[in-house]
This record gives sequence, C-alpha cells and structure tokens, in this order.
Amino acid sequence: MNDHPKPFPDWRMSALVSLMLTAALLAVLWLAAQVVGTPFPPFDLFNLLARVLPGGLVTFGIDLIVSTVVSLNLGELSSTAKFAQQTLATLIMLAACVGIGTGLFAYWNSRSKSVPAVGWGVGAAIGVVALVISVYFNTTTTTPFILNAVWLIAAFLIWGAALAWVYPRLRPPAPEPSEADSLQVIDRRNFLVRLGGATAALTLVGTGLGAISSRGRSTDSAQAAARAWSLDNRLPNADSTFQVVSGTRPELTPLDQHYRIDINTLPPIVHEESWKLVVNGLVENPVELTLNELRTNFPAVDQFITLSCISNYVAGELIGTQRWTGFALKHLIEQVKPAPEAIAIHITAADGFDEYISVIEALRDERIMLCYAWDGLPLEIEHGFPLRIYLPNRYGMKQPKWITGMEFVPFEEEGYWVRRGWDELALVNATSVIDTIAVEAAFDRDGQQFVPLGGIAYAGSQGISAVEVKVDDGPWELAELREPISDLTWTVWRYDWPFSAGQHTFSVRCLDGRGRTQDETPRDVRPSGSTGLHRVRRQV
Ligand SMILES: Nc1nc2c(c(=O)[nH]1)N[C@H]1C(S)=C(S)[C@@H](COP(=O)(O)O)O[C@H]1N2
Ligand SMILES: [Mo]
Repeated sequence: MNDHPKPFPDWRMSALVSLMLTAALLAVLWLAAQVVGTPFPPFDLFNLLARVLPGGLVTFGIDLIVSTVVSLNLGELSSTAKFAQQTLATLIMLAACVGIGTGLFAYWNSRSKSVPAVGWGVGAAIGVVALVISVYFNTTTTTPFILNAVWLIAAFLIWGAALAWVYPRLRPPAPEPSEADSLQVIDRRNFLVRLGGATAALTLVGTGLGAISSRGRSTDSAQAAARAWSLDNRLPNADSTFQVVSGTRPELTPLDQHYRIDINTLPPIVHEESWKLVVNGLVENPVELTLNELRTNFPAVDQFITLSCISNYVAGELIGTQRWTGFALKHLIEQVKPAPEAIAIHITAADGFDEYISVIEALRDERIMLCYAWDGLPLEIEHGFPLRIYLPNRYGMKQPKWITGMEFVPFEEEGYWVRRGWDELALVNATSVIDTIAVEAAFDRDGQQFVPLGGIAYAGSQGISAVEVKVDDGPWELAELREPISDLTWTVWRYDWPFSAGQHTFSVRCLDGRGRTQDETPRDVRPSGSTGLHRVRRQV
C-alpha cells in the first residue's frame, strides 16, 4: 500500500479529521474546566505565550485584539477584548493540535507501523506538556494536582488514541479498481459523516453546557449581598450647576463598564481564607496580614481615582473612574520598619506580575494606597481581588492587582512591563476627548443657534486648568469645566458651539493644573503612552 501514488488520507482529509477530534477534545476540556474547575490548556498556553514572547509582539497582539473589537464595533470593550483573547487562545491550541494530528497522519502514511502506540504516546506526551504548563501558568484551577494530572493526560491520550483508531479506517482502496473498492469508498464516506456527527455533537454539548455553568458561576459571588456605594450616595461635586452635555460618558464609570487589562486569559482566583499579604525583606517587623486585618488595622480612606492604561490610544476606552477604598501604604511601611538600606518594595502578584515602588515615594505621598474595594464593594476578581495598589499620576502598568507579597529590597528594579520595553516611569500624559457633538441638544440664544460639545480631560494628578475647542481653522475657544469629583480624576467639560451647517472638524486640547498645554504631537502608545489631539470630523 505504501507505493500508492498519492498518500492517503491526503493532508486535507487529515486536517479535517484532526480538526473534528480536536474540537471535541477542547469542548470536553472546557466543560470540565467550567463544571469541575480543572485547567483549560488553551488559556494556560496563551498565558505562557503572553509571558515569554517578546513584549512588542504581545503588545501587538493585544492592540490587534483591541482595535479589532473597536473597529468591528463588537460592543463594550472591557469584556469583549477578553473574550476575543480567549477565542484567540482556543484557536491557537486548535491550530497546534490540528497541525500535530495532520503530521501524525503523514507519518503513518510513510510508515504505517505501530500506529496505535504512536498515537497513544504522542497524546500522552502532549497531556504531560499541558499539565506542566498548567502548573506554572494556571491561576484559576480549583482541583487537586493529581486530578488535573490524570484528567489532562487521559484526555490527550484518548485524543491520540482516537487519531490512531480513525487512521486505518481512512486508508485508501487497493490499487486495482474493483466492485469492492467503490463499496469501500462509500463505507469511508459513511464513516467520515458519522465521525463528523459524533464530534460535532460532543463539541456542541461541551461548549453549550460549559457556557451555561460558567454563567451560573459568575452570579454566585459573595458580593451579591453588599451594596454599591454609588447606589445610595451622591458624588462630591453633585451640587455643581454645570450642565453635563448628553452623550458625555458617565463621570463615575459603572463597575461593569470599567476597562480591564492584564496578562491573564482568566483572572487569577485568590481565596480569601488562605490569602495573606506577606510583607518581608529588609524590615525589622515582617508581617503577614489577612484581608480583615488590613481592613481594620489601618485607617480606611476613599479616593475617587481615574485609572488609564498606557495602551490607551487618544480617545480610547482604556480609562475609567471609580471610588477606591483602602489605606495609605505609608502606614504599613511604618509598621514593618524598613532598614535604612531598603530602597524599594518589590510587589508580587498572584499571576506572576510584579513591580517596584520607591519606599521614600510611598512615605512622602499619602495618596499611594493599598486598595481592597471599588464602589464600596470588595474588589471584583477581574479588578484585582483581594488587594491592588494605587500610584497617582502613573499608568496602570505600574500598579499591580492581585497582590500577594511586598518585599523590601535594596534596589529599585524594572517591573513586568518595563522589562518588556515600556516606559520606566509611565507618567500619565495629558489627554482630552470629545465624547459628543450633541446636535439633538441644540438651543437658541440671542438669535444664534448653539450645539453643545462635551467630553473629558485628564492629566493624571496634575488636574486640568482649561479645555479649549477649535472648529476647523478657527481660534481655540475656552470650554466650560465641571468641578472634578476629586483632584485625581478626569474633568468633564462642555463647549457651546455657534452652529453653522456643513462639514466641520472639531479639535480639543487641555491645559494641566500648571497651565501646560497637552502634547499635540501624535505618538503611538508604545513606549510612553499616546499623545496628540482628538479630532472629530462631522457633517452637521
Ligand atoms: N497582577 C497584575 N496587575 C496588573 C496587571 C496585570 O496584568 N497583572 N495589569 C496592569 C495594567 S497594564 C493595567 S492598565 C491595570 C488595569 O486595571 P483594571 O483591569 O482594573 O482596569 O492593571 C495593572 N495591574
Ligand atoms: Mo495597561
């Protein structure tokens, strides 16, 4: 049979059959991950890739996902981008397994000996690799190692065995055409159809049940009982007479609309009962504190804070404002009494992320806080439960979520994203955005029609002293500013534009608290955050 002119199954049929079996495998793995809590290898593999591939490539991938979501208008970015990332992770694993399956068929075509043994062996080997990757890169599994080991190895072994079982059933007919051959062809077609049906059913049932049970899981959170602060309270600037233009984004970002950026396909799950903040290194009094101790031992403070990702392009969605609750890091430092040679704190996190912060800076700036609640609720898992840090005037990349440890060290070194080529300080660049040109809210004053424009401006902890709007080549005109919620948040502005029909270009710029105009040079997000003006062209 080896001298048959064309290898059979050919690569297309090999790939098709591998695809069917791999889809079924992934669906079953997904279902088990949702129901039992075993690792889902595609996500673990993606976590590994995100950490070992060069920073530029990873950022490129993330940007690609974000811009795809935005340009296809796939809806609200915070969850859609994560969903896109998970889909990509699954496709990568699917492609890898289809590649391996196709390769196996090609190998068996050339050397049809010991097909089952090779299939089982390759399957089990992939299972072992998946297990090792999960040990290092999975932060969500809730099942014991031994169960994960048995499950992953068995699942991939069965996949390999299935490939080996299918292979001889796809073998070509004898070289001489005969009655029996055409029967065999029909047989094979029948077999393929049945295999396709079985794997499709398994895939559908697995993903369907998995989706249902994951939805069930996200609602049974311990936070259901607590009530969001914003439901019962007014913002500190609620008495302002400033009229917000309709279509301006909410001044306090609803929790479910706040952007989410991190290096994880799924956020790490930290169990409060076993979690402790470990503070050690060059200190006189190393401590380990539970979440409850953190809540009660240190005076709680609330700060309204705007957080932005350094990957936020001009007028992007990776920026949000929330009410953060926690305590000044300063108080914890005073309790542990650092040695004189302790220069920095190395902050580590449950997902392997890390950053360094200067001890002097944390002692000097009481706004630097360790935070355990947003909007009066325990931090959501996605936003860093149980503990995250806040540093004024820095982009999010300097501010770890899911903190597990703080070690006092003699040097300030480069943190996770700095090692990957991003700005060492990651200071926020001033930015301003037109959210709305509210034609529907046009009004008359002294015989002139006005169309209000509205949006936000943000310059980190520098504050905003002015916002200016320019229409076409006209002069920069002053906008009206709303008192910000706090001096750490963005500022909402409005400008009543004397309307004239036609095609116009609207531009906005801001001046920070010290009167410095925002950087108007268009710059990409990497390495130091985007700069440049937001312009909107509109026919009105
Ligand atoms: N442990 C950990 N902390 C992290 C990150 C991360 O990947 N892991 N990402 C950082 C980045 S790049 C940003 S922009 C902010 C985003 O916080 P959010 O997802 O709550 O909006 O978290 C920061 N903290
Ligand atoms: Mo970020």
